[in-house]
Amino acid sequence: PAIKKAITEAALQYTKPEGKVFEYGTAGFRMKADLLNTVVFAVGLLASLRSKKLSGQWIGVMVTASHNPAEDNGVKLVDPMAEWEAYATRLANAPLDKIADVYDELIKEIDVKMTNPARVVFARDTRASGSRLVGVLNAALTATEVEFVDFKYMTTPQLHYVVRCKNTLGTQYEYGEPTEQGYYEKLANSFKKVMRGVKVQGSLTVDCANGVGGPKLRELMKYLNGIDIKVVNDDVINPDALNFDCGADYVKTKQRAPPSSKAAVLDRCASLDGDADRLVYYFLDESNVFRLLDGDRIATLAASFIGDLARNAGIASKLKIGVVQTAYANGASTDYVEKVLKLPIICTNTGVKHLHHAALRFDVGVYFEANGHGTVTFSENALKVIKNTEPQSPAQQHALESLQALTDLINQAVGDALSDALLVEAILAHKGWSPKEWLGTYTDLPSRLVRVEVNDRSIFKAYDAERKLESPPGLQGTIESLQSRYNKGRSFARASGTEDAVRVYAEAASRSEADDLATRVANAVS
Ligand code: NG1
Ligand code: ZN
Repeated sequence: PAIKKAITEAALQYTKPEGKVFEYGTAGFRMKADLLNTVVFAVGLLASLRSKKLSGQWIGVMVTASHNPAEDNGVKLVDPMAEWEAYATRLANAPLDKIADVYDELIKEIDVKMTNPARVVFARDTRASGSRLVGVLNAALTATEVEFVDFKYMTTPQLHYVVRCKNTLGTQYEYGEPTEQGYYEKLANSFKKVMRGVKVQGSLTVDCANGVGGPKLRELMKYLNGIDIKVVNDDVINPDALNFDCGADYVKTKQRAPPSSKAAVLDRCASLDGDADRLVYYFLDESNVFRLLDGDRIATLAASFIGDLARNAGIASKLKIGVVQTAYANGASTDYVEKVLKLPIICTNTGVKHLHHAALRFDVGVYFEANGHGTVTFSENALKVIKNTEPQSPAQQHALESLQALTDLINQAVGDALSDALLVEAILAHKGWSPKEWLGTYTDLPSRLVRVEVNDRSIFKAYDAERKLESPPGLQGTIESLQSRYNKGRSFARASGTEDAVRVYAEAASRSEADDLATRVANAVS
């Protein structure tokens, strides 16, 4: 009752935007920042319930809108489950004078033991609205008597790291020191080990989207040796600069370097997004043509390297290595994984949580969305085999040690642009490759992604990992007959989970065919 009163009192400080229905989507709640107060309050309440339900496990709350424009913001729980997304939606839509009642209902429904402790950690990206929203979160956590730690500015993957560390502390799965410094030390130490005997050629220029990745990368660099990183687009002072004409989403969707780029031919460049969980690489080839190395490329590079190491370590037969993609993966990358790397592939629905989940079915699960969000997971079996195998030769020992170091270098909690960049740099150094050799592994099919505004996107119901539509009736047949007219044609349409639109993807043997197919399918959709 005291808590109920405190919740109501705290909640009534805020105003719920009228007529707005909130929904916890693929990326949590995300919208114009001035609409978010009551939503963040609701997420604070939910985080406290979730922690109690898990007997006081640490729950992470991240305030960010990732690659969205500067005036947006968002809030997401670190690893929520499907039913909890529905609870979040319910709390966020509750009238403020009733929110304590909904909280009470949930306690009964979820069967939460209220005498359990509740522990929450939170952080935010560099958006101007972040400090206000963190204040709201603070109010919700204070009202519900939660023990909490404010990690101030962090990348989304850093917060995931801290949560994992805190929850494994003192267990056999201890993940690391639950501090920002611990994160840097873990990455830097493992990078050093992976790099034993090899050298990074040239420098890497990292476009930080003018977001939180900038200062954090600069901090990480203080711990790193043997790598020359040039940081660009790291202006976190001008609030409008965030994700503007730069960043991973800009580069991937526009298929061009940020206009500010001064890169020379064959220079390695990379871009992060606003909360540093996405990474894409690119370079200018000898003809000054922009070449993108996206998430599919990072996945194939990592899978091929880990496969080689496993063979060299003599443990290939003991590790089931696999790749997880979505329908947006370029068909040429899928072909390359199956025919050249000879590895199994799982295709899942869009959204990292689906990919992550599928990756756990392998001993080594390499998952990336084409847009650059991804990582590698290692099963308990994999960790054991890598740790306990007796090397029969110096070469085997070296491979085993490299694999061991990789399990520390890779942020297994979530896709992490900083960790992924070090992974790519290490692999290129081992292979002695410039971006040109990396690009040369296969040739991307020309592709086109189109956003189509429709009256009601909810009628677009997909199946088969979103590669086909069961509704509206007849549309799937139309798409199939269109794509069959093009050499290597492949196209699909699905409702976006983050925007009010339908996305149409098409690829084909030539640029003009891919564009043509995309246009025709888009017309069929609208
Ligand atoms: P939607 O809007 O559901 O297509 C987009 C991205 C996803 C994922 C989420 C979350 C594409 C085609 N879709 O999802 O990959 O990153 O946002 O941020 O890139
Ligand atoms: Zn992001």
